[in-house]
Amino acid sequence: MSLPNHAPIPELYVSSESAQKLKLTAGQLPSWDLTPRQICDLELLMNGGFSPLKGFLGQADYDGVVENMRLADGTLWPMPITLDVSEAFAEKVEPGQDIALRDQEGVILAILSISDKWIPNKANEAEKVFGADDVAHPAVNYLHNTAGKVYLGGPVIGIQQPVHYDFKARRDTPNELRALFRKLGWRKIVAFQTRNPLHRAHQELTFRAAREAEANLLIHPVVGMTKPGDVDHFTRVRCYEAVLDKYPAQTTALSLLNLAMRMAGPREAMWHGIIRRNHGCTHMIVGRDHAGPGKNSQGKDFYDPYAAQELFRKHQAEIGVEMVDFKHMVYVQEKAQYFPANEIPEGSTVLDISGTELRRRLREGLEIPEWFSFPEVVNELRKTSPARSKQGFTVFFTGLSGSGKSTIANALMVKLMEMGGRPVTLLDGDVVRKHLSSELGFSKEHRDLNIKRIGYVASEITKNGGIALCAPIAPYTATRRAVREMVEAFGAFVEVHVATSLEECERRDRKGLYKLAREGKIKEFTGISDPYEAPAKAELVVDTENVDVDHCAHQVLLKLEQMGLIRA
Ligand code: PPS
Repeated sequence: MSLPNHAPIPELYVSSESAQKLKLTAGQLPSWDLTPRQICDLELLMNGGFSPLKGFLGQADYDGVVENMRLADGTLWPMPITLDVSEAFAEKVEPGQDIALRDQEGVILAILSISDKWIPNKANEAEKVFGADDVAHPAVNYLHNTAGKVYLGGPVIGIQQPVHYDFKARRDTPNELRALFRKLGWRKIVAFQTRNPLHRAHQELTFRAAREAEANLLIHPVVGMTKPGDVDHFTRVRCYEAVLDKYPAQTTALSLLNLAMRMAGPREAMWHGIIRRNHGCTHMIVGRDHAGPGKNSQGKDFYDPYAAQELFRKHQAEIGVEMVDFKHMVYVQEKAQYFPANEIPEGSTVLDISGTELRRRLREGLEIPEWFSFPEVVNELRKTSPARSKQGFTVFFTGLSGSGKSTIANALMVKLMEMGGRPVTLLDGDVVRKHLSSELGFSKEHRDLNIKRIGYVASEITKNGGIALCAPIAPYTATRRAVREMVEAFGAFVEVHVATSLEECERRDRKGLYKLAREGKIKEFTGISDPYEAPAKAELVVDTENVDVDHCAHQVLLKLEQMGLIRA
């Protein structure tokens, strides 16, 4: 393995003088408003974190990366870094043209000189890069349901870094970290990639890994985009700062990485390695199921738990950092200390708490022992994850028109208000269409917008500790999932499928709409001339045929109680 190279790495920024001038001319160019994921990618392109990439991949590089993890010139690069745009925007621009890339406030960050414009085969990208065209994989879901249809590629000229207002002092570019290592005289550096809070076992394993490699340690957590449902990065960074104090002085540094993870397991591990090399590290800890996305739609793991380590080992020389095995550490009660799982003294009592058990204890406000975590970390986690019965949540009713969603939601609202404790807001389909979405119709695009607006409001209510009851038709699975992800960042999302059959809804025809739809007088009517995709994994399915409303609302209450969201 080569010695650390702390020499500066090439960045894509122009000098500040040229940046000022470019900014003026860029104002006249067609401009693309970057998505949060694209902002993360652009930052690492511009600051050299993705070196040797010089911009968003063109088609030949993209094909090479997708098919065999190599750029067109043969360089190892496992992850497609592409600029996806809408068809409407793509129609307005052509290869040979420059466009301005802006952040979400409209600030120009870079100029892209378009070299390629193409429509990717997303199913193929999903199969080859993520291992399966299965939307249970968060990045495949993103690819099909969030990313634009067209890709633009070409070199990027960096004008300015994306602005961060949070934890400024903890963010370092690759060159800043290289300079820091140079200054500290650190020659070997083990990077620890993480998207989770650290507990005692992590502190032990990272320190042990660094000691065994006779190296210093860089805790390098991802604060860009991680897996939906992860602990938010504000909480995590406060936890990391607390854990940093537990390492012997001068051994360990903490720096935040604004990466948008893809959860691509083996390919992602290699990508993480290259990024760490660029940040001046010589080693990286790769664990069991590194950057794993969880279960596929058949309930099986997407990747073999050791596939990431195998692929990394195979390409280690080209990646340019050495892999350090992640040792699973467990607590041995008699010795009151941590041991690697394969070095436990015979006959001893081993204690361990799984991630699921930890989440349960936090959710239910139960004790988290000191041998497991540091009190400061537990305090931080408790602040952002109060017991579920104190958090906000969303109940999302979905079902055909006339299925009884609003009636049950109204009954539930009254029952929750009777119990008191948290404010309750009802976002009924008809009410929302009057106040929030009055300009929208019933095309797929408009329905999606309508549901995402409801999701946004519900997620804000949930974040602020209230209860949101939503009752739209919400006929499309992907859109319901997007809302779930928005809400679950702040609290529980309880999907209730009001599964009244089409025949029964039509028989009731309380608003006379089914008759009009059958006569063709209302177009795109759900169940008649527009699809309803029934939820496959709703938290609760209620049947309203031959059951009174009060009973249905009560079933929902029982579910909420079972989930720990309310106390009877
Ligand atoms: S969606 O698909 O979730 O955006 O629909 P939603 O906002 O819940 O609005 C559904 C109510 O609008 C009336 N309506 C229609 N429904 C379905 N398809 C078509 N084309 C349509 N046109 C009008 C209908 O009264 C729905 O109310 P509910 O309460 O569901 O019966």
